[in-house]
Amino acid sequence: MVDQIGTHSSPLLTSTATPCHSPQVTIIGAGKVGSTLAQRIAEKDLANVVLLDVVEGLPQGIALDLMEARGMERHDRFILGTGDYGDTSGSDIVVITAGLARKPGMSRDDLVKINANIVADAARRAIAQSPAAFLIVVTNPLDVMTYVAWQSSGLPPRRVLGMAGGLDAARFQTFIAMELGVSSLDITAMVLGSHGDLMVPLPRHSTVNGVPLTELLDDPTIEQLVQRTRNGGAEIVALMKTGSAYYAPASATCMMIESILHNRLRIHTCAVYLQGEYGIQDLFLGVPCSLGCHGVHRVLELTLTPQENQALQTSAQMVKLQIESALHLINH
Ligand code: TXD
Repeated sequence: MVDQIGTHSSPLLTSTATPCHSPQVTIIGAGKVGSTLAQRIAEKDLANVVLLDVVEGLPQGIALDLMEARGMERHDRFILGTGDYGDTSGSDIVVITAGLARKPGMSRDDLVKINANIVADAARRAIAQSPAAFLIVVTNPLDVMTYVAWQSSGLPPRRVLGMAGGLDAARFQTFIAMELGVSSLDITAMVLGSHGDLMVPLPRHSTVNGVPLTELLDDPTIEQLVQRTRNGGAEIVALMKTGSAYYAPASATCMMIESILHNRLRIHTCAVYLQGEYGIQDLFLGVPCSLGCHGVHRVLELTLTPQENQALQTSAQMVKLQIESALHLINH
């Protein structure tokens, strides 16, 4: 027993000692976001990581590379690369980044169908190994894939989250900081709604050291920053040409993981299952919520102007249509 450890009569560790539990995060998809997230988690000393991919050798190679950096990065977290779901068992958190990028000739519906099947399969198989885990979905289209993963996992809704709002808010935060010439650390930015063109940045609820943005910048300038935020993912794709963003997406996912593992109850905008909040039912959509050891502890309901509320409802209606279409595509 653990309480016997250190007594004179018992060995230091006995066969009956309670096994030590180190937090473990499984990441499905060892691509750009998955591998960067693995690095962030290990180097922040948050958890051991299991990295899984269908490409043989890819997760194993990345894991070995990250293991070889441990001594220099001063941590002793384990990173395991695998193609076998059996290796993921007992995880505290499962993150799904697996998916395909759109290829020439592939319609948006084709992509949704392929990714929905990948995400549904990953959620089912990972949660079968780790039934007590939290599930964080990253794969696009985010709000739809989170719904699909939730349905397929069978988990209670407060254990399932989509990562997007934190990233969108971080982009808005960056553009505000660049415009004002101040530190990003002093800026709290708020972006609700779906991850995409219909996201709802909220300048009135975004502050610079507590001062609402609307008191510091004029409307046309704010509108430019809002548009750049909406276009944030596409701006990076246009620059990189061969891929999409992954450093900031990995950071935003890592913040959610840290809040859950350390029970921080920090407020993050995540895609969470709404059951009447903001007048929205039965879909995952980006709203601010506190995250802790039980997953979603509380959804914050902000007071919105009629215009802000209309934008959020439009965003919700679009996600609802996309979910219906994705479920139809999966089943046919
Ligand atoms: O804000 C957000 N939510 C996003 C979402 C921000 C950035 C990226 N966003 C989306 O995340 C992006 O549109 C993709 O749908 C995912 C992952 O992006 P990433 O840039 O990491 O894509 P990669 O590099 O193509 O990696 C995908 C990996 C790749 O290694 C595949 O081999 C693997 O997924 N893959 C699988 N792994 C396991 N199981 C299956 N079935 C599988 N299929 C593909």
